Amino acid sequence: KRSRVTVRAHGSRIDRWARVVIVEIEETNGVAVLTIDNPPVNMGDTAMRTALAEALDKVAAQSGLVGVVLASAGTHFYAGSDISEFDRPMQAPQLPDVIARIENLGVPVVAALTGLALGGGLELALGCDLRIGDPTTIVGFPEVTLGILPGAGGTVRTARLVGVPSAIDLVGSARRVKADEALSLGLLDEVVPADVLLARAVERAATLGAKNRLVDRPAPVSDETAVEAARAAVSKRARPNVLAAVDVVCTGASLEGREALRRERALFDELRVTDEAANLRYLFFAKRRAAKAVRSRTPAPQISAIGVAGAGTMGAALAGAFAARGYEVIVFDSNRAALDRVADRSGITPTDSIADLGRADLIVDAVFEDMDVKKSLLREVEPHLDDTAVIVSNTSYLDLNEMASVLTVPGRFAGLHFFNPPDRNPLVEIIRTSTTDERTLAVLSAVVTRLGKTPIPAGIGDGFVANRVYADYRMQAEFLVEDGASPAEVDAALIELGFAIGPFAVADMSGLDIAWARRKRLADTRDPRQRYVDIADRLCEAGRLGKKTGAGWYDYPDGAKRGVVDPRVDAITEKARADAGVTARPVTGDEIRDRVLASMVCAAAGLVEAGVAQRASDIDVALTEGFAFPARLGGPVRALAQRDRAEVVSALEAAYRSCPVSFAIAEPAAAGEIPDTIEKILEAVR
Ligand code: 3H9
Repeated sequence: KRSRVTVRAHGSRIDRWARVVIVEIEETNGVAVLTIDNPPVNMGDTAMRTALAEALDKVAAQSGLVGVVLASAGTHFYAGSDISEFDRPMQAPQLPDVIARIENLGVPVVAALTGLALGGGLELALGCDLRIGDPTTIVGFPEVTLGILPGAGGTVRTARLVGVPSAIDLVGSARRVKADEALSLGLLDEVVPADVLLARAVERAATLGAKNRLVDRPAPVSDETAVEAARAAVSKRARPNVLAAVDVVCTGASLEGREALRRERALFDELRVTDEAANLRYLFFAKRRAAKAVRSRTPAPQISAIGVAGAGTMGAALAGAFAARGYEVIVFDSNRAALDRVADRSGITPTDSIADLGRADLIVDAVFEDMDVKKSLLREVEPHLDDTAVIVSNTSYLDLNEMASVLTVPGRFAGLHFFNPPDRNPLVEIIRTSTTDERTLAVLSAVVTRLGKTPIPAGIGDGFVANRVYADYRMQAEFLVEDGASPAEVDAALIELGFAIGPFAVADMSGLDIAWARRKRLADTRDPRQRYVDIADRLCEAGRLGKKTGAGWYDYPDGAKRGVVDPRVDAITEKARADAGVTARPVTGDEIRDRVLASMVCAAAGLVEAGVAQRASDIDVALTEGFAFPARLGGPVRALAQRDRAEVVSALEAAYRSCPVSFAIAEPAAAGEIPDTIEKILEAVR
């Protein structure tokens, strides 16, 4: 017997896409199979919950059933609740009500899990009486990364099924667990080949006989040391919602099941409406919008071999990142000694013959950051390449249009800008030149997806998007020091904003010499009206090049990990202020945060205005992913957009006054107005 429940909910994402959610019910030999079909990822929105609840009600009214199977059409069982619904009051039926229907059915329910069962998807499965997966099954609770915690019994049922220590780890770490591990933990009861998953689930549903409600079980007694170890492992530098989630796991385990569910839900409802959770949801969708913007309609050709030109620190790290994702990597450098960096790595072939790059489908230029060096590489490599090969440059600042001009086929060329360290930093800018063709973009988007990176589209402009905004952040930090703040005060104020480390400690870690060399190179072209703080130059001249020389903005006595304040830096700073005619004044933490934030937003507005950035939310993605701007604030633009009008005006005015030439875009703030270009981007991210 077959029937189906079809639901179309007004105002939902589904409705916007003119799609319906279907739960197909097929009954064979007393087992009803409910198949959820809500493409693309079987997301749990109101329409899906309604369809599922109706299907369960239908099944409950049916006589002669011995069991039920909950299965899914498509790749994933259920990728979690629709995050966009969390911004509004939650609509009935809510997930706990659907799960209660499963638990209250008179017959056992078996979950047949394929692909992802995340968040609410795993909670739904835990409401069933048995869980069978296939080798593609992946389970996990991503909720804490969204500023919330599982809200449909995830903490309660997991602790009862696998014990408190494992539940703390799963809920607190948000890690995704593959089928094998899920089986050994006990989250899955069986893992079977995908082609027999449904048949096996039906067989078990037909013979199970009894219900196995996790919520009614006591949690297994756990070893206190293991609980404390699990707690310590996820609590380090954890956000308050993670700590709260861990507490809920622990207390819920000793409460009566229904009471534990009530407590969990109450906290979920509280966390869901916090600014932090809203900002993390904003970033979730911002990342997907950015990824969509770089996706090409042209199908991506297969890329198997990647050639990296240049075996410097960046080239070697990039080669490692490509090899780790299964690409065959050829690294070219004319300097044989440099090739030693990659010599022993598996999947990487070093060569000092440029002709060997001819085997690659994609060439990544990571040679020295100099226009002539890059142009000669492009000229030399192109004749060796197949017509279909794509070339990208990882330049941070150079003009990609000028580079493209030396190629015979400029359409095959674009910018692909990685951030340090490229094996761990998720951000990548995909930069289109005036000649880049669609096929090239399709290749880049596919490669970036395979690398698991977060792409943003960028246009050509000095420093593209992320470095450009970061440069103004850094510049403002130095203005603040010249005005009277100490580097330690600036770092502390920004740590209070949510950065893990302040800009001066970061500068010491990366070394002050590269930026110094760049400043010297650009000295002749600098706008003389531009405020120029020369404290960093003075530090470099004194041999203080950062941590590697034992001293920079801070001192690092005897190889100390963290810098200590050094009176010699105060003396250098005071001399620099005197020479610049600046009288030091006290600067508050609020002023530091306001000016830094407003400077970044001024840069962002300029980039959107110039078309170098496509949208303000891309800049928030860039800064949170690439430069560890606190994600809980949603990014610099979103953070300022959430302040009230008077605060925005005063922050912009302070940035403007710090250097009218650099922040001219904010000039209207001096007369109490928010400039239109800035108002536009603030509005776009609210
Ligand atoms: C939860 O479950 C809380 C419970 O405890 C609550 C109980 C009460 N919501 O990423 P993609 C959209 S919290 C809304 O491009 P992929 C996505 O925006 C949730 N939309 O594909 C995109 O739409 P569009 C726990 C979602 O293959 C389309 O689907 N779950 C959601 O690269 C395709 O997505 C999670 O945190 C969602 N949950 O990656 C999982 N998921 O085409 C979040 C997807 O209009 N999701 N969309 O741009 C993911 O991690 C990835 O989307 C996934 C697929 C890995 C599933």
